[in-house]
Amino acid sequence: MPGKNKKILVATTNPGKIVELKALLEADVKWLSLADFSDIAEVPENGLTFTENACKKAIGYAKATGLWTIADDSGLVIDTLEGGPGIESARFCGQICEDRKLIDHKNIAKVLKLLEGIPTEKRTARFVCSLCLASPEEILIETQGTLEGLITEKEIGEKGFGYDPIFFVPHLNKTVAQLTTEEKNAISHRGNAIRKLKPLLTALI
Ligand code: ITT
Repeated sequence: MPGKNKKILVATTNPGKIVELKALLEADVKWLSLADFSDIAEVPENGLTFTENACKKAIGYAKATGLWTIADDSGLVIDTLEGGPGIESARFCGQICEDRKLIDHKNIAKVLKLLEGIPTEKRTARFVCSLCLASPEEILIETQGTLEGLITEKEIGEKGFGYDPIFFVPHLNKTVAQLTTEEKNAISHRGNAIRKLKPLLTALI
């Protein structure tokens, strides 16, 4: 059984996710990221659901490092695109490169093009986040969180990452890219998934 000061690996390459996860988890552990392991093989995200992918990543990196590992798989689910881009959210534009801002912009452009002419009431969508904590032997915790909203017709706001500038939250009358980190964490899919995971993690460590 782990004691205090346990090391936990946050298995993501997305800096936006790392900031949000560390800010919200606040557990008495030492956090490591994939940047702390130079030659670790990438675990493929070839599952069919967010949960399957989060669990594959968590158990894969836990086995590779010997550490308890938290992985996130998340994305944007748009009703009029029959759930797309879904698990393809990170590479919806068909490209992948180091420049995340550029890819985010291309992904957003593709969504806006596909939704051209679709009226506001049919632009319903949700962000979904699945989290998984695994040891090298087994899956320990799985949680999921969502955030409901509408896809805008253009980019609004500069904060956050990914699809935040086109995701409008009606009760706040703002896109997620107009929210501070604290405001986003309070309502977001990742925030909601982390809030479910936190007491379960605390009970384990
Ligand atoms: P890792 O696999 O290394 O964690 P990734 O960015 O490739 O990083 P995913 O496969 O989970 O992660 O893809 C999630 C994509 O969904 C992400 O790149 C964004 O485009 C989008 N996304 C997820 N959470 C988001 C958020 O909070 N705000 C905006 N877009 C988000």
